[in-house]
Amino acid sequence: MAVHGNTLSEVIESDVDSALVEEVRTGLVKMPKRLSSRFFYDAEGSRIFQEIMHSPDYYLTRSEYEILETYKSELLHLFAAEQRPFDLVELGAGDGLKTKVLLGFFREKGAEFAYAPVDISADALEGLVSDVRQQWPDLQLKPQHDDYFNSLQQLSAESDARRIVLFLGSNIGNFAPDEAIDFYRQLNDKLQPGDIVLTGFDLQKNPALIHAAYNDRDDLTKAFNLNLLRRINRELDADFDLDAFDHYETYNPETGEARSYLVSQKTQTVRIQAIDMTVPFANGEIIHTEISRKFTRAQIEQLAEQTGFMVNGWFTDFKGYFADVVFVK
Ligand code: AVJ
Repeated sequence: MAVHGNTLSEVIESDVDSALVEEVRTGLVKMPKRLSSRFFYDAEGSRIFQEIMHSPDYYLTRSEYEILETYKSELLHLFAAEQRPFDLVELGAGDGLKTKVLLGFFREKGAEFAYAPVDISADALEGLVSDVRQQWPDLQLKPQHDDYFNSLQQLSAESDARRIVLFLGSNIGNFAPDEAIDFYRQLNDKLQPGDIVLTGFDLQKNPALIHAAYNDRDDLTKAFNLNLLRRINRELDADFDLDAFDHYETYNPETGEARSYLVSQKTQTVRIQAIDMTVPFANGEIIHTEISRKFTRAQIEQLAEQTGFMVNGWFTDFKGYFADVVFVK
């Protein structure tokens, strides 16, 4: 459990290896083969994702940064409306680049709040925590190294401060539609009336722009995707030949889903020593690794309605690419 005052090493203990084993065991015998994007974020993967966020093709981060910068004052007004301290719980905080805009502004305005970043990447969380400690030494910090679902347990456990849950960056896009509904229902369950969820949704737009964001000019997305195989090589003593796999990404404007694949460039057999597994690949066979879903306004409103929330704020960038949406329980 992540309690204020714990050292970071106490907070970050690793149980993800067994999850990776399970994923590889079950995912690579499926048809088609599958590995979840939640395993992208080892130290190297988190570093590559930071580069992606600075890519001229990956518009999402810039759009959301603009939204938070433009509407930070409106957001504080909404969060602090009940005149009581709040817990800012951030799911999938990553390097917190965008959130720091809010933290800085909220501090400046003397708001009373604690910051509870949650991330699946120990390395990203460690970087974020030491950054925030340095910038705002007396900000109360409750970091948690965990996945989204496990971190929900924590929500009902602690203080009676108002909860503001941040789920930024289009992280929600990684959920399949039914998983998203399930997740927001579970979230609703843990919250009190008046608590808030602020979600960053990437909106449906010209498919060419979305396609370009996941097929960037510097092949960062390719490196990000392939890094999953590098991780399996290292952690599970496997022999994936990274040059024998390619990155392929589709965007289907009918479903709003961008999908990432790794493609075997030849007939080959991969050995995963640590779990005594041998995996055959046909030439052209794929491993499906990620869904990045894009939303319409109607879908977002429906999600709120189906999961017990009211839409209480809708903020977009000036191009209308991205929306940060306030749900209130
Ligand atoms: C961090 C999940 C929001 O889906 O856009 C970036 C990850 N994948 N490029 C996304 C990602 C490929 C990103 N999220």
